[in-house]
Amino acid sequence: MDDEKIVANYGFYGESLILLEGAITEVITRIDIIRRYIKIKGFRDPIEHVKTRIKSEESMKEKLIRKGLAPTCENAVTKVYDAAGIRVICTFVDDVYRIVELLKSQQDIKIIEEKDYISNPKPSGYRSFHLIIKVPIHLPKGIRYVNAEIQIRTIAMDCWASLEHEMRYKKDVPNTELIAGELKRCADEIASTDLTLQAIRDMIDSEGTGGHK
Ligand code: 0O2
Repeated sequence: MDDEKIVANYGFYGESLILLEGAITEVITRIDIIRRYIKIKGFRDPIEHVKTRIKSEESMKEKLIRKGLAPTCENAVTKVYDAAGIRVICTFVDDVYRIVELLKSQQDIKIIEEKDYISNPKPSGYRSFHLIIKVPIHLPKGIRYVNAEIQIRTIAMDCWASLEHEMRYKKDVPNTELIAGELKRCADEIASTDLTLQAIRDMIDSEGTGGHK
């Protein structure tokens, strides 16, 4: 995160910013170790890249108010789960589920909720797998479990979600219904392409190389 964003977020989150940054660092480290382990075994890296963010003050306050909660730092850190967000972008659909299982198998991470928007897409067409977690952070006074949200999806799903997110927050866009319909159509085409790419990957893997090399 750049210095400007840290200063802006400090205003709202105060010292809790350390917890949120700690949660993000903790998850990134675990993902990094998973990737290194897979690669050192000679297998293909299932992850394209990882993005992180701390939810902006404006967006967090809007969410808390929408949920009928006072827009305070305390509520942001304890009552909702996405103040600290990690997005894992995978190459293929199977990679998404593989990463989900590897994260779930980490015994000290508490899984609060799993949302499989790949098997059950949102009406908008949004597809992604969300893991809502509590991750342990070691502080001088002991361990504190910090809320975080991990979104895991393919490159294609991520591309779609970024574009749709941008449109959603753009003001005065004409033909919103038409655009929403077209985006939904794109989402379905992307889902179908993702499945075809996965099938091609499986065919290549089964032709003698013995796996994901
Ligand atoms: P940002 O900027 O990514 O933080 P809520 O968070 O209350 O709206 P809920 O039920 O708590 O909803 O969580 P949900 O819907 O499972 O996941 C919320 C997050 O998932 C959103 O966070 C988006 O990142 C993503 N998401 C969910 N639905 C859509 C969608 O239709 N389109 C896109 N592009 N993203 C979606 P934020 O806070 O909206 O945004």
